Amino acid sequence: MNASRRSFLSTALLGLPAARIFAQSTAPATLSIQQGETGPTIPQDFVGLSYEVQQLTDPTFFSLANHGLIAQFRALSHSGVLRLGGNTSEFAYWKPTADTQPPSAPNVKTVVGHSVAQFYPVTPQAIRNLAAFLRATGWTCLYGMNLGTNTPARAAEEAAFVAKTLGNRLQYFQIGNEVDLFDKHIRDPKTWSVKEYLKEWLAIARAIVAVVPNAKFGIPDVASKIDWLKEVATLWPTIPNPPHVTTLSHHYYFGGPATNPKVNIPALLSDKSKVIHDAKVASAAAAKMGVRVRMTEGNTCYRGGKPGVSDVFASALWAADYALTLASFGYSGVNLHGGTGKSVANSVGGFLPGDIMLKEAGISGADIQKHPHPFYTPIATFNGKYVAEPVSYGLRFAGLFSGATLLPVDFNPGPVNATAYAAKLPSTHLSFIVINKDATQDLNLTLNFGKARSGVVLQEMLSAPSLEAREAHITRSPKLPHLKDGKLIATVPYATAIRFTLT
Ligand code: BDP
Repeated sequence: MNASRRSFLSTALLGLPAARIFAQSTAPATLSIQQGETGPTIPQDFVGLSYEVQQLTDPTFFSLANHGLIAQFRALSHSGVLRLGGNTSEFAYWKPTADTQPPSAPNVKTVVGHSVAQFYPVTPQAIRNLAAFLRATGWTCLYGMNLGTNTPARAAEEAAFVAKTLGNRLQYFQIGNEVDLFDKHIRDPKTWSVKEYLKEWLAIARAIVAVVPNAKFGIPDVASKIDWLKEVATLWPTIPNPPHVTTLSHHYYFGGPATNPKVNIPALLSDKSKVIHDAKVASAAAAKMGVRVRMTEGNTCYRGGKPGVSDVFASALWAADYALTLASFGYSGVNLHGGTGKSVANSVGGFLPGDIMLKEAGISGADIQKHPHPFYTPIATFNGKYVAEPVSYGLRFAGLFSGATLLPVDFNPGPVNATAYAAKLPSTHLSFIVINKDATQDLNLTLNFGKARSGVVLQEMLSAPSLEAREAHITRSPKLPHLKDGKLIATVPYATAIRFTLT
């Protein structure tokens, strides 16, 4: 008996629905638009990346001279959002002159998974180069500042320079990264709370507003305690003359660290429970406050990602589905975290658990270097060249809906693990994205564009040889025949995503 037959039998014994067992014989799936309803419009700058502030310690990284990185940013989006933050932002300091001293941080605990207490100087040159980099890419910036070891005076001086230098490339300031975890390493766990955070945040934000009167902010940038957003929204009306907050923000990692067996491809591609729970809470809190909501830092697996999960094609399908799920809750954008191996290692205690995992599996130095570092990074560096990783293709694919207005769908994939989204594009064309996350089953689909519609359908496909492949491609297929009665019959092969656009 082969393994799949054996698992079919054990599923049957568990009493799971027969549909799963006889998947191949199910009726074709159907996809159509719900009449009379419109969902959110996805902003043009929905797609984003997140980098450690540590990257600024090398002013040539985000600079006009870094052609390879500029090209990768532009390929991902012509109007994306670069978010700077991460654990290293709590140890970054403004260094306007050569003799500026780093802050002191007597109460910082060294905790696995957090930044070691090493300080990262940010110089005027790094900010000038960042401005040129942003102009060359067409991107804007969410600029993360230190809350953990900063002073209002130092923050104000930095913010004034950043605001003046980045100009309209600056969307807002974020002060503090993953403040819901400050009690673990940088604040007294007995007293740390949302109220305490807001008090500290206000001291810095007001100092910034005093020198940058039109400054905008995103808060609270939590790691995972989504209820902080609720509490911030409740407390907000009690703040007299509040600074101009435009965005509520949070992070999301599917799981972690690399050594956690629960971080695996089947789980990554099926379990969206926290994503949906967080999106509901976050979008409700943002609506209450009258601001936008954004997922400003996230990826598949925290502490630098997991080889074989974060750096393979499964992560592309995950990213596409994850980004479009958040879009359907009205999110203003998604920033996937990455950068250089060193910056992320610095942010999580000096090493990446994924490297230890590979060594323990008997994989040697040169073979370890075939993986991107960090493992989840959307843009990796190999021998000095920047390479777009599978996860970035997923985000780019979701970005095909930038500027589009989502339309709720009726979708019944039957036993296939697939999701679907529909949108009216800025060009007014009707478009569907279908993501077949199933490892084995094709999705035989009848797409209903609506009776009165005719035209040809353009197909763009996100694919790779398998979920485990270290590659991803976005290709355009030849146009499909005309619709019959507004309908099109198409197959979305397992482990692929297709966008169908009626032109
Ligand atoms: C977040 C941190 C970031 C880390 C990332 C990770 O903000 O600095 O690089 O997780 O653990 O908690 O990979």
